[in-house]
Amino acid sequence: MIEMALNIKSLPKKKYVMPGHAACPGCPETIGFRHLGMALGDKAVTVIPAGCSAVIQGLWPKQGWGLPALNIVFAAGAATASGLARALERRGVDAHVVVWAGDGGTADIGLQSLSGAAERGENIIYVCVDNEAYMNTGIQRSSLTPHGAWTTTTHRGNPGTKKPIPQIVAAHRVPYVATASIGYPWDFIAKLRKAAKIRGFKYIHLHAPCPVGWRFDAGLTGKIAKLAVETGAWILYEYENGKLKLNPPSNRLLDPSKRKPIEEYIKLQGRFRNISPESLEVLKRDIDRNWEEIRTALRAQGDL
Ligand SMILES: Cc1ncc(C[n+]2csc(CCOP(=O)(O)OP(=O)(O)O)c2C)c(N)n1
Ligand code: SF4
Repeated sequence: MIEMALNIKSLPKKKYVMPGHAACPGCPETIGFRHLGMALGDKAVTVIPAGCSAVIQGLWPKQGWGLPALNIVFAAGAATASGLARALERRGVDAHVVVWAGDGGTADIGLQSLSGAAERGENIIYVCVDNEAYMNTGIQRSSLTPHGAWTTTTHRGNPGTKKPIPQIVAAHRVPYVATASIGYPWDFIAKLRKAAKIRGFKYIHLHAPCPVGWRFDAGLTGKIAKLAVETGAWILYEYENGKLKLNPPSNRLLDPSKRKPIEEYIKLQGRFRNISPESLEVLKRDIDRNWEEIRTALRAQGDL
């Protein structure tokens, strides 16, 4: 199991998220930041496009991030990281360049530079911190907002469904693509460390429930992140050189009867308070389709 490969003693003692930062209580992005620091330590150099993380990391006088960071325009995360990684390598600096971008900065406005860097095989790690909306500017819908969710631009519930970004990146035939969740720190840390050992373009899609935008109590961030996985709404997996593998606990959830009912996940979130029965069915169908695609891929590679 991926969790077993890590020892708590292997984590740095240094704290990479400082007290006094500008994030809301229960913020998933600061939790993810902590895990990034634990995984890569001082070798990480971050590139952070506009979004909540840029504010948490860099809003003077409340700087809260203990690693080098380059704040960059929305559309240029992966392009900037590409240049930075090449420059550091040319100078002989042993570093891991990590893009840390929101779902809006990744799936919408940053997609072009992400695709370009993936296609060129740039030696960077790209992390999409997916809180399923444009949170920093007031909870607007992104192409990673799930079906039926309220946002300030979808008052009657989002009519679309989540864009399959990990699969889109995997279609670039990059060496490593993985999903992760802030509710499963060992899995995320192990995936970051694995990505750091691979040369070329690596992509990790981090599910990050946001109490402000999803309308839940700030003390429930971890619980909701875990429920997303336990209900099958979020699936933990990795593609290594194109080969798909489900990670625990998702590897035990291929059978739908093993999953908790999706209602357990959505009933804790105000953004789904007014979801109609029809929209709930669409949401469930979308989740079923994700699992069906996983099953098809596993079958095609002879693993099912
Ligand atoms: C080109 C451009 N358009 C719009 C903005 C305004 N803006 C700043 S942060 C942000 C939201 C970012 O959302 P996301 O990438 O999902 O990250 P989050 O804030 O949710 O972490 C927007 C729209 C901008 N900075 N640049
Ligand atoms: S809006 Fe959400 S993601 Fe942004 S700082 Fe607040 S809790 Fe974190």
